[in-house]
Amino acid sequence: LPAGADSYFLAPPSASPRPEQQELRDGLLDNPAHIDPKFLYDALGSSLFTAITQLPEYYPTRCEAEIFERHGQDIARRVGPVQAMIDLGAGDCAKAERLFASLRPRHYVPIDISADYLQSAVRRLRLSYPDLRITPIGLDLSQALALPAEIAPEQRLFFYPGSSIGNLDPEAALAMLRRIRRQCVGGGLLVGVDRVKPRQVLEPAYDDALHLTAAFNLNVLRHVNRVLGSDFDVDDWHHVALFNSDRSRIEMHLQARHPVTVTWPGDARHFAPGERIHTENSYKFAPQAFADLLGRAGFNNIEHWSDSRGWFSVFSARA
Ligand code: AVI
Repeated sequence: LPAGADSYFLAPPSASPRPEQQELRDGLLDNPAHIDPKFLYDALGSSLFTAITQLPEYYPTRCEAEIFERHGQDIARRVGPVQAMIDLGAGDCAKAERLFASLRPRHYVPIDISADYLQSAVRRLRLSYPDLRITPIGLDLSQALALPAEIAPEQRLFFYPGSSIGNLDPEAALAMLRRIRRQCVGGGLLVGVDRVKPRQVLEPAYDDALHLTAAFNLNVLRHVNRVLGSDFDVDDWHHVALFNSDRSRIEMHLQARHPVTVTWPGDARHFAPGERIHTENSYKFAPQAFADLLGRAGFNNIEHWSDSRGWFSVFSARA
């Protein structure tokens, strides 16, 4: 027994599953099976995603950086003085950092599901920006956003870059934008959005020659094994990425190479050869369609900037 403790509690073996175990179990038993894309981002998944952003095939990060570089001053004029920049899905914080010089926020609030990864990014930022107040929050963005109360809604600029909004289905994207707006009435939003373009450009961005995206996708199975106690073997699965033009989205799947049975405490699922687990959607927008979505969420004063090829757009809007 630890010193000072008078009893020692162990969870009984039949303890009911934690919510994320229940969510994974329900998704794996569904037809077709699916895993929420948030499970892509354990520590290794976050590092793999950062590596993906450096691939020649993965254009979104570079296009967005080009927009911030070419239009940073114009964006800053449009957005106005920024007290607090709230970065949704901050990752390595590199995208926000590109805007610090033009937006000059006083307070930076990076939010990411991968709390350990965020902490190391914040340690680095604190050295480079000693005068910037930084309040990191480790949070799954599908949960309620509890922001520091001292930042009034009108002082908040929500920053949602990288087309992460595209990883939500249309209803969830609208609900997310509405939630953001409620939190920043009188303030604003800066959001990056990937645009519809030919399949020949889209598909290699999600199925690259070095197979980093395949590793990123397959790694979700190891994360699921840790959370659920399942016995997925990465070698049984094959990465698939395709553009579904009817739904204007890239889909990522994991496809069984042969018959596979996966077990976890209390359950099992059999997969036939070729059967898939859907792991991610990445929606691509026409600019007008995204402006309409912002309007439906209650935003106004909508403006957007694009890269030189018109592959990606950054929107600003007032809440
Ligand atoms: C984070 N998100 C915007 C990326 C995307 O492009 O949808 C995630 C990703 N999936 C595969 N490659 C990158």
